[in-house]
Amino acid sequence: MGYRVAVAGATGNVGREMLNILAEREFPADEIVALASSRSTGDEIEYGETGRKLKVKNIEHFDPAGFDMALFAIGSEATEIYAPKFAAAGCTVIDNSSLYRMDPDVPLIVPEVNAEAIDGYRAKNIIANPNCSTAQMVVALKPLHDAATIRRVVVSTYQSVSGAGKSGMDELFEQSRNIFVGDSNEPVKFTKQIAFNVIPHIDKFLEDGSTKEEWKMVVETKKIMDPKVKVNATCVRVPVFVGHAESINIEFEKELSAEEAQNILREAPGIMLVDKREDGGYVTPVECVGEYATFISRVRDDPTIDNGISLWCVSDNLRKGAALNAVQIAELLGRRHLKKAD
Ligand code: 11C
Repeated sequence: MGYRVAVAGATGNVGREMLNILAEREFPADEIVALASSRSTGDEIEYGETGRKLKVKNIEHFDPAGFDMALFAIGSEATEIYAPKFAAAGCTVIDNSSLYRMDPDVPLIVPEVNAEAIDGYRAKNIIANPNCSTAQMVVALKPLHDAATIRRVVVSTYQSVSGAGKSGMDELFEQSRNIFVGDSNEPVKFTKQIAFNVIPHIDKFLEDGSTKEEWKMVVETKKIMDPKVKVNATCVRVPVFVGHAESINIEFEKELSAEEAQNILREAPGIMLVDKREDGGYVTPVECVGEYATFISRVRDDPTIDNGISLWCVSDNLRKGAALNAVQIAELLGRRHLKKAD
């Protein structure tokens, strides 16, 4: 016997990937329901490559009673309305928005890093999925932290426009086209031209001059991995459609060479080490699209500090950064708590 599963926000970038990944991984579901706002009600969407089509239902009128879990990709405002309703009906919410991530009664889970923390989900019947740039970073950091205890991380991100949703992807496409045909460009979704440019600004500005995206990387890393780890982040939007990249500099308490780090990362869960130290011997965002792994390249000693290394980290932000991690949480929830599919 399998689970009854709802995917809310099923027509968006992340919702579609949730359906693709549930299908790809043959998630043990007896029933899958695709939910969205009234705008998409009645549309048909694919359940991955299974050939099955799902008719989109209006989340407003959906009764979650009897459903085991719901994967939410509907943004914080709608989540605030629907997550408590689903959770109260006994349907565990796995939420991709930032709304509950820092709630002490809601576990924030990356299964390769803190699977055991999921046991706290019963307080609110909600589990939070981290921000995409945090998820791939903690997958890379955790095995190194276990080996040599990370003291400080300095990270600069190169984040693709799909992190800003379909409208972000459309803006990059339109602006690139306009430049080629000589038309003018007015930024709408982003604050400056994104085509052939980079923008050091993601999410809103905070009082200290950092942005909320940067703040998320700091506080989410602490909650998922270790509150003692210090993180300094600079988050940058780049003209790439899918795939976030990160340049990460790490300072450890104990000695750890680049070679030792490579050996650890080669064996670590969720990681693919591609680090040939030659032309093309590293992974770039276009190569990680559609993949599950977090790719690590360019691991090298940092000669400017004691016990420091630098590395390059790339992952599909719609997959490990969102939909894949949510499905992994659903699998973990099933294995540890629901037991139904055994
Ligand atoms: C971006 N990381 O690339 C953001 C998207 O808190 O879940 C995800 C925002 C979030 O724009």
